[in-house]
Amino acid sequence: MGITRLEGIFLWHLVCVFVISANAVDITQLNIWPMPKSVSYGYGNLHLSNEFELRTDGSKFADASSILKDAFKRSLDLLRSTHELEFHASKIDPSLVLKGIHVVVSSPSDELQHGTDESYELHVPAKGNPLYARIEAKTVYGALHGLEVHQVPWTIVDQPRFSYRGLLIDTSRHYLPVLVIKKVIDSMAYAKLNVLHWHIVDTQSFPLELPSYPKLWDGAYSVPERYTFADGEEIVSYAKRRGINVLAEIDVPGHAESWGVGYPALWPSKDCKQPLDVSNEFTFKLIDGILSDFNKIFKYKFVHLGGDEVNTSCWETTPHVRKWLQKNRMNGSEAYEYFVLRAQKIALSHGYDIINWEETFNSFGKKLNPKTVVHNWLGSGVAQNVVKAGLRCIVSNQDKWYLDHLDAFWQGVYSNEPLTNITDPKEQALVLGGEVCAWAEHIDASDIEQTIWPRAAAAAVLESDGLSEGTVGKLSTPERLWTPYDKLAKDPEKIKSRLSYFRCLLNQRGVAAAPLDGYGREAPIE
Ligand code: CP6
Repeated sequence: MGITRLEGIFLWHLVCVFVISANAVDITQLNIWPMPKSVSYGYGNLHLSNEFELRTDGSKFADASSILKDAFKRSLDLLRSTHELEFHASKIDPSLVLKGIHVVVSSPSDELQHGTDESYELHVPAKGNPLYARIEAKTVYGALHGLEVHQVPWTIVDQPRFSYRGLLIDTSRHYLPVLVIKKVIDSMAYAKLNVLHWHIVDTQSFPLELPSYPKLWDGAYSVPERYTFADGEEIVSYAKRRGINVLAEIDVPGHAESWGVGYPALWPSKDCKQPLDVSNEFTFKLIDGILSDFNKIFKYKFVHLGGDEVNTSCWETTPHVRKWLQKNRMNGSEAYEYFVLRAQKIALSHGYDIINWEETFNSFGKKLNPKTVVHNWLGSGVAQNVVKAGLRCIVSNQDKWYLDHLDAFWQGVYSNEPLTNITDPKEQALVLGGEVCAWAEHIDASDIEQTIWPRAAAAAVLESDGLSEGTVGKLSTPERLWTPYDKLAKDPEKIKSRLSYFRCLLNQRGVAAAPLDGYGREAPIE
């Protein structure tokens, strides 16, 4: 059942701080999504002052403080646009009127990187006139998460379960306008996702301008369907100001045909346009140039080098490549390994850590650079083998977390557990997190939002709170409500009601999130 859209909006209008009796504690009525690691609340109902304000004393921290001030403006605009501030407090006990939130950030740095502290605490004092809540965070990015909390209980102590909480978008199969990408970034921040995996180029098109090789974007679908170098910088900066890193991908050598539109020498032959020509030094020179340009745009410490779905048969049937293979005593799969490892070395020389799709691990895992993060996508649960081998991994199970599969039900998204069969804490620590994927062969700007939402949120919750058995029991914060968490994880109706609520919130904020029984529905429409 869940709540309907109208009910959801109604709740949001009327109840900022919820009423739950302390002796009938039911955390499942708390509509915060994702559920914080620890939350405490009691009997009472707070109202928002019509002079509600967000304050910081961070003026000494120039950049971090400007990020915070922008975030204040966004939060207040959202509160205003949802009429949250139409309360008139005259008849209400002023000690129950929340005058604002005071945000305190302890680090002056606005550096955003993998592993940046994202923790925050939110406290509402028992009394105060005027009454101010307080958000405390080590970094401005933790404070941003605090500002996303859409109901205000007494105390939240929160930090993500995983440091990598990703969403893949694919701008090669269908171009996405910059404004649409920005909207996706806005919506990611609502669900506390923190990595935009930008699958920029593939077989079909090469939409990004790269100054070192100015003909690469000749492989775009059309002139307007391109991103300038400045667009790239703008997207990275827009994401950063919302606490989101951008992971850029070039998928070599197997998903790269469009590179050869501008530079046909990259194609082994007219009948063999990918994998890229392994026998040609120019191929690697060009990868070096791309990564040197990437360095100027993409500041995240990882770059994604792809490496999936490589079929080397046309290398072996192209005369000059076959000659090269024979000279170097390689067969096709050895040449694939040579290509991937050489691309890895180039990325390392530019200071990047590497992410590769799991086929690279499955084919020659022992030879991968130890800094490699293996990106799982085949359904076989390779993560447990990756961490046993001492490498890090990211999980994107194609059966559960592929959003363009309309039969990927939200229940399945929700139940995909990144630590399946990984019990050793040292191995668990090698799982950086997970990523939902919106591959774009069959979607574009017209339906990307409803394809992503609300199912991505079903992954976001699992990735950022401690719902899985095993982690729950190890946390020992006194406020922590163990049993209800357990119930929460096991009662689909209650999860559904909370997810419906979050989906309503997305709709209110202008995100076209689908109904829970829409995309990824339980049963096909007859
Ligand atoms: N494109 C690229 C894709 C896919 C992959 N890589 C893909 C393959 C199978 C499914 C979904 C997506 N479209 N470059 C695999 C990582 Cl089911």
